[in-house]
Amino acid sequence: MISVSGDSGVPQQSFQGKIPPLRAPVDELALAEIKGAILAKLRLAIGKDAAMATRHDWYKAAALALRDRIVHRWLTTEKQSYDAGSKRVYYLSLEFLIGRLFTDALNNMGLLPVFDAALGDLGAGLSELRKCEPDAALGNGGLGRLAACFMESMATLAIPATGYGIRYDFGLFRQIIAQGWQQEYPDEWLGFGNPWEFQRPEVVYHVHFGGSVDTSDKERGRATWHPAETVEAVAYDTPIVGWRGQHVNALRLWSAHAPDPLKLDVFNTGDHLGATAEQARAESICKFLYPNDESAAGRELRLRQEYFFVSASLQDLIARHLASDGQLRGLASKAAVQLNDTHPSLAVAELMRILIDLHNIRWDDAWQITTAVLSYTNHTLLPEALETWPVELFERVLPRHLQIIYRINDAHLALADARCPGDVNFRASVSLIDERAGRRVRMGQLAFIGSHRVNGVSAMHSELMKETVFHDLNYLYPGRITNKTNGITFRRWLMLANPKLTDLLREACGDAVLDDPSQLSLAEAYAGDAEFQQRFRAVKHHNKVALARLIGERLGIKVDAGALFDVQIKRIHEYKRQLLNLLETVALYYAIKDEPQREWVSRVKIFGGKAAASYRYAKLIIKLVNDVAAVVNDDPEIAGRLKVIFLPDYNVSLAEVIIPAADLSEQISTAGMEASGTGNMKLALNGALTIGTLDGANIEIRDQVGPENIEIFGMEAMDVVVRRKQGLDAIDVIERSPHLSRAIAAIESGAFSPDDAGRFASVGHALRHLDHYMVSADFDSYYQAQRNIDARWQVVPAWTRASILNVTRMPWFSSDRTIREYAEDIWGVPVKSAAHLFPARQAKG
Ligand code: 26Q
Repeated sequence: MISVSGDSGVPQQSFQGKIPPLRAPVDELALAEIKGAILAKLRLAIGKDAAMATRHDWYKAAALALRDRIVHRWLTTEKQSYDAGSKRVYYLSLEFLIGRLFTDALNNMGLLPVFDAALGDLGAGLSELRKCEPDAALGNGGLGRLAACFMESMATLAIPATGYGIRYDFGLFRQIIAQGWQQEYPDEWLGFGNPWEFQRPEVVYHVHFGGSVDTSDKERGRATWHPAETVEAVAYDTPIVGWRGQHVNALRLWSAHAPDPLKLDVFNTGDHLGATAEQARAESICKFLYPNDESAAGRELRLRQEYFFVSASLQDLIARHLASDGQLRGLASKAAVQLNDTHPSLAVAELMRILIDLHNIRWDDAWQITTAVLSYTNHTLLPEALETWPVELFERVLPRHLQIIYRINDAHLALADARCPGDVNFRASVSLIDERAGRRVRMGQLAFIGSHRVNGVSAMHSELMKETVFHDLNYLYPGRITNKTNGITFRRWLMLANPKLTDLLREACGDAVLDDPSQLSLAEAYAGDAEFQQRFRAVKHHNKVALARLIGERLGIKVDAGALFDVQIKRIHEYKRQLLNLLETVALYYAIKDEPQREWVSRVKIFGGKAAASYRYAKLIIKLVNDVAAVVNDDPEIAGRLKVIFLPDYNVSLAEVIIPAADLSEQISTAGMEASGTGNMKLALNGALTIGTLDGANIEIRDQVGPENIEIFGMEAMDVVVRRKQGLDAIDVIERSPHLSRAIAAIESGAFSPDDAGRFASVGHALRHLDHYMVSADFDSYYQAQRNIDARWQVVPAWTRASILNVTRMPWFSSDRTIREYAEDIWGVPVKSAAHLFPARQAKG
């Protein structure tokens, strides 16, 4: 056994003899009250008695009983911030990837033990009930999940905030794997109702489309818009509880309806379909979440979705402001609006329109207010993902907004000309209109110009923004770009997902760790302690057994919980390089077959993720994973030492099972392409070592955990730029790499697709000749890094120590830290110190 003495400067202590943290016993009175409340809901809100109730009825009754308790806090918080005239944050996002709310809300309210006991007594176990709740999957991936973590952290930090989005009838599609191929099915998340939301039929706004514009007041820039179509936006509110239940904010989602849902005169002529046609057209706006296929397809319905939710949200926040303040000039002192990517960037033009056309404010004043209120977060530099709209489409749907954008552009280009006189390239690059291939409105530029702050989501990403996409705008508006590295909420991703690890950490760090993640560092003292290590491994093993059981149930594949669980869970995309992982898997497979007698480290390769329905290559990669799995998993020569698992329908709830069980976290994007990543943080927080490139937040993870506790490989962002300039052919690197040559040859020969030998020909071709994502170029470095991982895994105390240090060095990645930075540097809203989380202690002084 090698020495594992501390190198962190933290004195190593023995963990033995620690007393487990005290859990308050469940109070009998409270227990009786909760049981009564659940039974009352079952009878009065569901209309059943205990004998008739299904599991789902019990879940709903419990959720409603909990909701009552949240609502009391909600109304109190609302009144407090209203009375105080506090500045409010409005988080505009087309995506909120929430997952389940039941145990999250219970935990934050401090009611988990009492509900657990109450439901147990009533014969309806909480752990089974919670599975009745469908995931709210109103998001594609990272961006949507970030919005959900931010909502929880804003409530935790007692920041008055409202999240605005769309109440999609169908969230992200359900993924089914049939013969190895992805199929998409509708996500009917509202099928059994939604106990968390409050419909607000009285909160309705009119949102207009199309028509013509009358520009009578040229001097003031005012105009009258005569729209051709009107849609109603109806509010639905979901309460979001912060940790310790002290503060509750609302997530307000809009649903679309026709003002005149049934045209009776048309109906009476016998045209029954025509009578509801308008309603169908209006409702299509909130019918489904657009999948992220990273290509701004220029779909009219998407533009209508964006404008619909932006307009309703701005009307709502202005109505709220006017109700308390009476005039709009001070809006920026009472409201901060954060744009989650360019999807809500029509807010720039819409806020200008409302101020100028509806409230008679002068152009210059309106512009000052708009830029002071808005700020914009960028989440991608991929050129194909930057949103633009054809001018012709834009003008047809939003004629008044196009005029406003033209006028914004006039002033902006005048500034550009003054700064770089005669430089036509500069002018063209910063313009709001892209004139290169048909005229298009650039939403990134619009959001940038209309905001006082523009941020990236990791240190590297924010720097690259300045060097690439926003280089010229950064020159024109220096100091506007800032960094806000992403974070995750530890309540969901540690406390709820991994209760056993949480208990161990409470034992090591004290209960204060629940309120203040920086306390995690106290556990560093035990990182080398044999007793603590043993306990830590037991927790991981427990979580791995749970995941192994799930894999057995869902796929009928047996995996050994003693093997190294190697996890890559994220959207399927070429830049995320699931193919690189798979090529290494294939190479390893042949290496084992070549030397079956060697002592190989047993590995379970776990993949999860969805491909956009239209992304054919990504779907082919899923098929390849499944084809490789079918061969590898049944090969007697391998004898179970390598398993390949593709877990279908990856979502938040599945992540909550996989992440606590992971040993190795695959964060292997082509350097320069992953803006941040947040799964990387969740996995490290749960003790997985990262194998990754120097990309996105991986760099900051390395800085926090120390280079010896992470496995970095591959080209850096600059190397990628240089190599791409030299060409995308990879024949040479493949020839020099026996492992890669063999893997590609096998895939191309049909070794994994005997039914269709040519199935993966395009994969082989891309690897040889179109290596844009540097899969071939990075292969050897990655293969070696994986062998380093094998070697580390075999030295159990050293592995465990590195794993523990990954947990204890994660505090900085709490979304509470991220939100605090937004509040201080961008929103200008005060944040209470963590002390508000300890009301009892505060009272004692
Ligand atoms: C755009 C136009 C039309 C239809 C869909 C879209 C669309 C939708 C979603 C484009 C992009 C997205 C989502 C992007 C996303 O999730 N980006 C991720 O954001 C995370 C949070 O900041 C980062 O951690 C990830 O690195 C980044 O990829």
